[in-house]
Amino acid sequence: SSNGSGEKERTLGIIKPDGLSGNYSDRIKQVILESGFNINKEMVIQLDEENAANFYAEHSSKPFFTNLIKYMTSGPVLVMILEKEDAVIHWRELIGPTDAGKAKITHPQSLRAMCGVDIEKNCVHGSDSHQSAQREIAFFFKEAPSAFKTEAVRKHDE
Ligand code: RTP
Ligand code: MG
Repeated sequence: SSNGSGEKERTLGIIKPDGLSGNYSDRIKQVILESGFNINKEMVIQLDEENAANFYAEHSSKPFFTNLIKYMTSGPVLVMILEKEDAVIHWRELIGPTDAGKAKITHPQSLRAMCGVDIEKNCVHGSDSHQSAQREIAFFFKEAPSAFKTEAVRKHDE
C-alpha cells in the first residue's frame, strides 16, 4: 500500500509447474532480487486438486477452471512471500499480462514473456490486490507445512 511511509508490503508469488519444470526458478529469483524484493519465505509444494480449487476459488465458475486445476496440479510449484514497498503492484508489473503469448509482444521484458507460453501456461502467479495477498499468504503459510505436500521450506527471516 502506498502511504509514503516507506513501509513494506507483502505479496504472494508462485512459480507454476511449467516454470519450475522448465528450470526458470533461478532466473526468476534473480529478477525478483534485482528488482528490490526480499524473498521472505519460500517453499516447494505439490498442490492437490482441493488445494488448487480453494486457492483459485474465485474462478470456480469460469470455463477454464478445470484446465487451470489440472495445470496447477501437474507438478510442484514454488510459493514465495515477496516483500517490498508497494509489492503487489510491482510484482504484477514484473510478471506482465495473463496471456503470455501476448506478453511476448507487448511486454517482452516481463517474466511471463520469458517463461510462459499462452493464456493458461503463464509460469507465474501474483496476488491481484493487497487483500488477495493477505488471503493468499495466510492460505499457504498459516498452516504450512502440514496442510500441503511440502517438499522444501526455507524461511529467510525468522
Ligand atoms: P494469476 O491469478 O495466476 O496470477 O493470473 P492472472 O491474475 O493474470 O489471471 P486470472 O484471471 O486470475 O486467471 C488465473 C489463471 O487461470 C489461467 N487462465 N486460463 N484459458 C483461459 O482463458 C485462462 N484464463 C486464465 C491462467 O493460468 C491464469 O493465470
Ligand atoms: Mg489472478
